[in-house]
Amino acid sequence: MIPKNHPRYHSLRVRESLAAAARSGLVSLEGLAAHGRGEAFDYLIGERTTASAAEAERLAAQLILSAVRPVFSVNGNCAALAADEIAIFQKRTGVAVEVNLFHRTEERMQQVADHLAAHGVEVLMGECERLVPLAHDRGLCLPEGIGSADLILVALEDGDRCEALRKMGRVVIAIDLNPLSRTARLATLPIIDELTRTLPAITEACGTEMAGDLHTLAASIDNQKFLADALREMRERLA
Ligand code: PTJ
Repeated sequence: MIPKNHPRYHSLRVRESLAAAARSGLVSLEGLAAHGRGEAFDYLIGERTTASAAEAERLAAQLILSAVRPVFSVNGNCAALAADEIAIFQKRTGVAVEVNLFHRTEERMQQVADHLAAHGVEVLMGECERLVPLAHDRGLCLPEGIGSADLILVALEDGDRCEALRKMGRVVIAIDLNPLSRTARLATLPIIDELTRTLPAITEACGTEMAGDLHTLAASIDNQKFLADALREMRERLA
């Protein structure tokens, strides 16, 4: 039992719920390590949305509104941390949601989809094919989902799929607290912010931002700027 007045109450509650999700199989054991890495980077950035991340979140809204087939690729950690936020985000943006797992079993795919559906998310389901050239199971996706998406939102994952998707000409938005990660470095637009802060911010920005031409907008984004901003914020806090 975590006392409500504990200074790290929120963080401990999140850990507790992720540990329970790992026990049920929704989150992989490796996902707990990934969460710990995220916590460390969130500490460094001050557990808040920086002005630079807020700018990236507004840009993300513009990109999503401009896309014809935007897809949010959701893994076990995302589902466990943010199923409610994903449902609201989907309702506001109309984005398709597809489950894509690194530690993939058919049982876990169904478990993550069921968890999302129980929180009101409409999940794309069907026969996956290896449409992204990767040796591991993240290459498996739906032809009518990630397979034909013009924009893919990825969160909390390693960089090889992001790289492969970029090589396929897709616009990739990555939510990742680690500005040094390959995913953040290779994405069209890195959002260096925590997942449950990011999704409501993009959802809100979708009410005010305007659509444009997806690829023109994507080409105008300076990925390096957002990485450098985040590293500067972290350095300043360390100093
Ligand atoms: O559910 P599965 O089987 O697909 O497994 C997914 C895991 C988590 C195992 C997989 O994607 C993974 O190994 O991820 P990585 O390579 O550890 O990358 C996760 C990244 O997300 C790290 O750079 C973390 O800093 C970052 N991160 C962790 N938690 C958060 C986060 N970024 C934003 N918000 C968070 N809550």
